[in-house]
Amino acid sequence: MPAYPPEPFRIKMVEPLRRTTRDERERLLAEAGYNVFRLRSEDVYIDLLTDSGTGAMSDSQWAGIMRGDESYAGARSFYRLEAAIRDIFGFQHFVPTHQGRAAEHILCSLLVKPGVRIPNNGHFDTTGANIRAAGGHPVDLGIEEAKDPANRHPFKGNMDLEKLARFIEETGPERIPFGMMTVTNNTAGGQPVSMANIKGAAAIYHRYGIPFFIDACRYAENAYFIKMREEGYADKAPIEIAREMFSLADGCTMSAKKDALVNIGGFLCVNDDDLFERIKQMLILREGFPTYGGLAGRDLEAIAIGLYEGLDEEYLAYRVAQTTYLGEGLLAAGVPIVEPPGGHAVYVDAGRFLPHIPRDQFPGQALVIEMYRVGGVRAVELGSVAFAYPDPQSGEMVYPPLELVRLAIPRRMYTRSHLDYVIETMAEIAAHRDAVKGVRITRQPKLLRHFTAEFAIVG
Ligand code: P71
Repeated sequence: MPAYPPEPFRIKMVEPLRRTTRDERERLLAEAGYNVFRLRSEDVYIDLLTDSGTGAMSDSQWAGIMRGDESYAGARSFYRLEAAIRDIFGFQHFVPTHQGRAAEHILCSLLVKPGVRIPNNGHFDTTGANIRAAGGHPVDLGIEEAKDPANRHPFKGNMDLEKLARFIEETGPERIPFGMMTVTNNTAGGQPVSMANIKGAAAIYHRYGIPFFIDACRYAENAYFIKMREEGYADKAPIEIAREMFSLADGCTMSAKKDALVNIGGFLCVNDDDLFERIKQMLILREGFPTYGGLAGRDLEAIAIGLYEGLDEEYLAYRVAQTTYLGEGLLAAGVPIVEPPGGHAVYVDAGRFLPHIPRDQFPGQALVIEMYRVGGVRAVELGSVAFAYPDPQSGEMVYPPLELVRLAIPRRMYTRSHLDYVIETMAEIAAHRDAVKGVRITRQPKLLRHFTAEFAIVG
């Protein structure tokens, strides 16, 4: 298995982990309606539910928390964040938001009208849901290679540019108020997008006069992949690559809970002056005054510092190597994954791992349950529970390309021995995988059902 560089930090504060017994976990699962979102975190041993807001902040960030300026208007911390965002992202305007989906909500509530369509290489579920909630239709136009889990395409998160051009021709640009690109492409397996592809998408959008927004959550990991894999970028620093990426777009939505290394926060950037005025009005209505946008001053301070730490090359090398280690370790243990391993997470191909479970019995959810039952490890289903939906016209279920389970690695939190434990847990499941049972849904809400749905074991 590949090793990875020692953590480029040492540990100054610790948080104890509690181990539970298998009997306890069996009871806790039943009480949670077999939905691991409903477990208490203290009952989870290794928590790979998400890399969002779960990472460890640095001593500099904690010092920044103490320096936070909590003034309602014009806080020093706002201007510090503004300087960082201008330096890295380069857009004309920005507003803080409490997290990424708030930025999406503001953008969608202003630009999405009933019947419009929003293309993306891969919408994340919150983005898709915000578009639908405003009456629009999210459309994913990722490359075909992404549908083959064994294909080691270096930029498997790319947009299919031919499909994009055809889509715009067929839909008509007047029905596309903006277009998107998500870096890295979380839905396709945390896979990166190449600079050439971002350039190509930007050129197509702009040819038709369509504003281009980047979903920037994991832009630093994407920049590092560009450095490692794309010709002409080996000698560039991640921050330079990031600047180039954003210079191609008209704005971005950002969940700072990922590559800005904070526990809460986000922002929305735009170049357009008029749109910015409308964003500010909506922000005041929904989030807060434009110099804090629903966050505390200390949060703005921590984001400003975290943005730079997240671009540090040694950190990124360790970060990506950690994911690679987990991914290759799972493969070696006989667990099929989306190859190559992504930036923030490893995606297990549950459909292939548990082929005896049909899609309408949710193999991904079955595996998530088994991981908790066997090892107290919490992961998230990103298959049909999260993404299948009834076609608005025919009412028939539209299934996502793959039944995936994501093991997301929180930033700067777990060590190699934690990852080894996860690999051992998965190897144990591999040894009895034929006995893992499917599930059915017993309760579900209309939107984003994976957060709160309840399940029962089938058979
Ligand atoms: C992730 C999350 C957070 C999450 C979402 C659903 C289930 C579990 C955890 C959030 C994203 C994202 C992308 C590409 C926008 C958001 C929303 N991801 N775009 O992956 O990945 O950001 O959570 O700050 O509102 O676990 P937000």
